[in-house]
Amino acid sequence: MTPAVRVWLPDAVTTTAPAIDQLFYVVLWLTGIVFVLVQATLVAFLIRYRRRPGKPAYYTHGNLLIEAVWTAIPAAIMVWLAMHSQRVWAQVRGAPPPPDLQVEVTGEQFAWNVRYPGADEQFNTADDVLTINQLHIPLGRTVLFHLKSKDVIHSFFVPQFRMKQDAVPGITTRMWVSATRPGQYEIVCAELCGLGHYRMRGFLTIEPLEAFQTWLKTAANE
Ligand SMILES: [Cu+2]
Repeated sequence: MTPAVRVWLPDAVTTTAPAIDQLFYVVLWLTGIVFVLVQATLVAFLIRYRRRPGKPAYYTHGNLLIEAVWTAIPAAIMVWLAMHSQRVWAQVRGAPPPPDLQVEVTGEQFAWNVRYPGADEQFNTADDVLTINQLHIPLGRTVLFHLKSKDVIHSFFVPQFRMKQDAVPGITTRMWVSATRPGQYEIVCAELCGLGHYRMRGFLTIEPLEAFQTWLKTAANE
């Protein structure tokens, strides 16, 4: 079980989540190192150039070489980051691989409606399986979500997926995951959608394929 208060990142449970975390850590280290260097320089300059009796203030024009260097290095880092994050974006949100399962998730004030296509693999047919706030997916399979909204803008957020996607009325948004770790997680609505926004909460279960199929059969009979 996860502790009540986590101080660091939640578990990463999909094939693409580690790439997002890696990007996060790269940015954190880069900005962290620069932050420490800048603050240390500031303190050093405060001490070195403090007011001293008999030392008059003087004007400096700066140094073109140093300025060129401290502009060029961040520019190069930015370009590299943009290219690297573009690669991760293409992997996470580009064309999805052929799905093993498709699920329709529809936001509504204030619940997540989940629709499985059933044995015929077609939505909106008699054998569809409907649940409310209960989303189960099989471990290690590619799952393609069709995200929709009945009323206002909601946002489908599973921190462990490292994915947060708006569900917009009139638009079907597709996103895919392949889960790497079984467990139970929460689905949060991350877009203020009305008075009941705080209780718009779903439950995600990632389980082995057989357990998933058993659950789906039970859900179909309810
Ligand atoms: Cu909502």
